[in-house]
Amino acid sequence: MPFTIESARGIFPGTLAADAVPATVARFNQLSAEDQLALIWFAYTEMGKTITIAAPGAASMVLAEGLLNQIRQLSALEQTQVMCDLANRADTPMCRTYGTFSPNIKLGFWYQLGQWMEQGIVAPIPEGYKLSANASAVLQTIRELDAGQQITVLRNAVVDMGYDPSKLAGYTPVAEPVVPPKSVAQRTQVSIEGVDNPTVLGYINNMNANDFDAVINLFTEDGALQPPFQRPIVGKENVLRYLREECQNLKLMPERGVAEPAEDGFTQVKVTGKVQTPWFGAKVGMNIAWRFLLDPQGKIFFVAIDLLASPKELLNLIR
Ligand code: 45D
Repeated sequence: MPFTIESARGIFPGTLAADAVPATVARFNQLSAEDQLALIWFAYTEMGKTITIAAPGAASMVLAEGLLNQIRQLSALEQTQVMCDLANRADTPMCRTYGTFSPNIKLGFWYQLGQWMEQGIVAPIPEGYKLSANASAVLQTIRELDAGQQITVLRNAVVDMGYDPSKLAGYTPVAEPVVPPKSVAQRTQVSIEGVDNPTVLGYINNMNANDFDAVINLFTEDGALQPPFQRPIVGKENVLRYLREECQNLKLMPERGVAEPAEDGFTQVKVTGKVQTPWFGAKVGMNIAWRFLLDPQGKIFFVAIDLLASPKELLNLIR
């Protein structure tokens, strides 16, 4: 039977993803808005003692500026209300605006609010705020995750906030400008122990160069990319939009892998290694697996990116 996207998702079934991440986010989403905001504040300040976030680039902050300045001008009580509305995904004009932001713009928005909360420009979490028992338990779970999983929980919590834009009739997504790809002289070439497949190497090297046009050329017309804990994004056009909006300036550092023939002349390749996000740079290395399914022409029919359950999984290359 020929591969479908659905069956491709099942290659290398022994791969152990960090299921604690979606489980924790689901528990987080059950909490009251006040608890959510206080919990993130505590998690963020605790993490901030060991790993600091890089300030977002000016070009992306400009896009959140309108909403930020509106909030800055409100009374403390109104500011708290806006933040609760965001956590509640309420249908308000501000929550609609936030909903149109790409994940990086949402993160930059909260980064700025966090700074303003510290400086007393925006209403802080009330001093002595006591988390509910459930919220304390979620915070404790977050403390016990590894750093890569912690930042993924934070990111997903932020991305889920605001009004769900899929409920809007139509809207213009607000995303960072696309940076030009790195010049040939600045490019790096990875090597992967056990894998010399040119498509896989080309994928990694072009991602690291922000050369998304070259990356997308490696895909089949109906090819798909499945980000961690998400449904596959299907079709070249959709994948390219995703790459431009969410994948700039990542650092992919594959270490080892395995390639083997699959049915119908396809090839399956699993690679493990580390990925850094520009938000944390070398301070957080996420443990990642790429599971590629290449068609007989060597094009990417499917690739899944998994956040791994533990560093031990970096060595798990069995089928
Ligand atoms: O509510 O090959 C306050 C793909 C309190 C592409 C706050 C990939 C109140 C293909 C503190 C103010 C992308 C899939 C909030 C590879 C409050 C591919 C603020 C993988 C919210 C490899 C909180 C890429 C703040 C990966 C400011 C895995 C929180 C990328 C900030 C992963 C949190 C990137 C930040 C991750 C989190 C980035 C900045 C997980 C960033 C996380």
